[in-house]
Amino acid sequence: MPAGESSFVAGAATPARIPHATVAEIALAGRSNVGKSSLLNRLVGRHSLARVSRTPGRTQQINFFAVGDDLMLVDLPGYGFAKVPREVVDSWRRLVDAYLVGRATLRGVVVLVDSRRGLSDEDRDLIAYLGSLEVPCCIAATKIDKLKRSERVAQIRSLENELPDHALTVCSAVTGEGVPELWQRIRDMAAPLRPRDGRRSEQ
Ligand SMILES: Nc1nc2c(ncn2[C@@H]2O[C@H](COP(=O)(O)OP(=O)(O)O)[C@@H](O)[C@H]2O)c(=O)[nH]1
Ligand SMILES: [Mg+2]
Repeated sequence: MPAGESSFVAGAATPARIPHATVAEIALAGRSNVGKSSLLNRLVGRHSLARVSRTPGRTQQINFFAVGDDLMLVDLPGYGFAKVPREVVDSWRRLVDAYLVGRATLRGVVVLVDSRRGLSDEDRDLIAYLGSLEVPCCIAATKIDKLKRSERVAQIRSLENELPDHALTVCSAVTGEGVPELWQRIRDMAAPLRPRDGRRSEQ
């Protein structure tokens, strides 16, 4: 669970408006309508900190939310919305790229995937891109409450098969399932062991 109060810090629609880096950041990314704002609200225990929209594709800025005094959750604009014009997609890419490549305080990304839909090509591209940048990432399968037991097992298995090297957390912003587990992953990514700490000393 979050330690301390959460608050909206800033929204950046262009790279120049990205706020000065201060504390460890964990970004959330995924297709528009995947449930990112809902999960963010659930994570911080507030109903409407991040706006929940029924009209996908609206958030074209990066939103920064402070959690306590040592963590920032960063809401990246959703992708994969067919009706967004080409210029918007291009400016989204420039913005997100500027953030992902240049952010010294970025410790990891949670990639949200709709449990019913599974991975899209854009999700795969993003995960591969994060790998190439050496940004740690984990997967959150959202809206799990919408699946029947049998569908649930099949979808989880298929995500695990496709991404065997990524931690998967199954979540619902409606029931709260998986939220404590996702917090643990966020905390783990935000405070990584330095490479040496985890190893036995070599002689
Ligand atoms: N059943 C269910 N619906 C959800 C869940 N998360 C989000 N939704 C719904 O999915 C739609 C999109 O959610 P939103 O958080 O705005 O998605 P975003 O575009 O990724 O930020 C809204 O109608 C939400 O109420 C969930 O865990 N379960
Ligand atoms: Mg949203």
